[in-house]
Amino acid sequence: MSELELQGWTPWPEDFARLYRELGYWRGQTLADLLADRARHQPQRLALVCGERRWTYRELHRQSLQLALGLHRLGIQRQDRVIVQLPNVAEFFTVCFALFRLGALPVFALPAHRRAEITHFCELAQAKAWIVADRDGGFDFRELARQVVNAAPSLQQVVVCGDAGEFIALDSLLATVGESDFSRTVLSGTDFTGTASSATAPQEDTTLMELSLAEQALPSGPAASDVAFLQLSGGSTGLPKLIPRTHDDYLYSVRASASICELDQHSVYLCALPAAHNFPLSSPGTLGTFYTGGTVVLARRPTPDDCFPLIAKEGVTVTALVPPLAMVWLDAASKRKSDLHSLQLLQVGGARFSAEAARRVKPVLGCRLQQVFGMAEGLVNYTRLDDTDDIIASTQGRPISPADEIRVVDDEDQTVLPGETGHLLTRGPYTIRGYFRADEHNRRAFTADGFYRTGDIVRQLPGGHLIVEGRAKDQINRGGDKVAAEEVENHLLAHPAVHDAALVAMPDAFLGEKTCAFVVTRGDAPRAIELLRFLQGRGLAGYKIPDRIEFIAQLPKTGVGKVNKRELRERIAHRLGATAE
Ligand code: AMP
Ligand code: DBH
Repeated sequence: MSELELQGWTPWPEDFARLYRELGYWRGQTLADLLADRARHQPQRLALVCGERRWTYRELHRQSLQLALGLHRLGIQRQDRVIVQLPNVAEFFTVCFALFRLGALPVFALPAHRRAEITHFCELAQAKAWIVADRDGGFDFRELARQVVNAAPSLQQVVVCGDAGEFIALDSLLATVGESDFSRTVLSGTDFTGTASSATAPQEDTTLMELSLAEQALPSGPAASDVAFLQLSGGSTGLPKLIPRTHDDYLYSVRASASICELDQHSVYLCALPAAHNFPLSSPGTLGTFYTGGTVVLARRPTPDDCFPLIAKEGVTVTALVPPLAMVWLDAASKRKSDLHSLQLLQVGGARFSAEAARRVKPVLGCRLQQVFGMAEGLVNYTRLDDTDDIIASTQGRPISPADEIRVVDDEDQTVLPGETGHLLTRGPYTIRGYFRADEHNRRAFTADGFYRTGDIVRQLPGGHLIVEGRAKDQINRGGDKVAAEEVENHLLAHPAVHDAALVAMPDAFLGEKTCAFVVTRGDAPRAIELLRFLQGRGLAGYKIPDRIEFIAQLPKTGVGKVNKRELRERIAHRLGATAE
């Protein structure tokens, strides 16, 4: 095995890989090629809008190459892991494409992640660098960085987008090529050149020469069969897992998704959800938009206040939301006059969207709805644009690919009768065969023949559409944010006065589910607020902090002695129902 080969991931078996190539799913293209192709074929088209800043495809490509060079000079090499934790800013994309070009692997952290998550990702991925914003949403990430560098020995560099303080400024890495050949002004300008006619010929020559010099100065890139990045799993175990996705497999899902959603170069995609999340990244999301040569518009917040004006101003045609946000948008649009006429398609996914809400989308927002049921591990289902209104409102879609294998099984892994409810297992050309460096967990999360156990309970209609009926995994889906119960329980158990703890879902009108922690204490019982502060102090992301704490004398057990979470869920649902009445 060569030194540059990544250890700790499970490739597809050779016969499957051969088949996926023969069928044309895996085409030997990398995610860096995607942008380079667009820059070649439609250099002057608008690729990206972030506030007042705009990038053509060529400009985006040029800055990504400059950054690749800067990161290379900083010592980032092929297969190195780099935590990328950025809000919805243009730099997210220049950073990702730069890393893709180098063959270094972004590890996609979310802006909500804090010390506990980041140090865990650093350790698990042995990350060499962390690229982070200075501040976001009132939080200072440089403060966090000061804590993390001490706790993560692998971390050699912290690169900050914005005011870097004692760390490395991202802007300083926009490397110049050929030293004195080009002036710094030309190289660092981010001005939008607009249409072909407004770009003067000498500038064009300079840019082309610069691109080729940058290419020459860079080492060779990755193979398409290499792992391109590590995506996050919502998880159901004590520690979050990382998902290795290859250029080949991811690009297939992006291409096929763009085709299903009928994206083209006139599409304008509003990225309202966190850009690093798998849904807005690939289903078809920002990458699907870049692939078809459309325009990506970044929203800093997913609220109607931020997004509605952007939709009107930029002529947004498609966007993706989680169900609670879709509800907020529906309410806002029905209450105030908003110009949303350009919007053609609203995708909703990440958690179950109710059929009633689904039926309001067309009359209220004036666009079509697409339900999306996906997972960062792979499989993505879409309702199709030409499905009946009934199918679109009442199902979570059908798989992208004819090669997606779907099995619905009972508790003994036996296939249930068609149309019956069971556990969803899946295998296919863009579904992973194992988590990154998680051998023991992989034995449980995958069948011996490589099917991923999604943990979702589904029913399949004769036309292939899936209806998500429930969940078998020990996870709470907080309006699209996934919380692994065991992870939070372990943090609670670290408190000296906590004897036992169980985290369960409780119903919530807005988020669908919220988290309730049942806690058994010993000695001097702490107050709920103290426990919440304790969890915050352990550096846990905000969405994982329990929404409610219930003290209990002991946790109810099942016949085999496991914690009876069903009873706890019923207990809290009953209590909430009683107070709501
Ligand atoms: P993750 O594995 O963290 O990427 O989260 C994926 C999980 O989110 C799926 O396995 C489902 O449990 C849930 N999910 C995603 N989309 C939907 C949807 N449209 N309806 C219901 N659950 C969903
Ligand atoms: O919830 C998800 O992880 C998800 C939802 C919709 C996803 O990964 C996707 C589409 O690609």
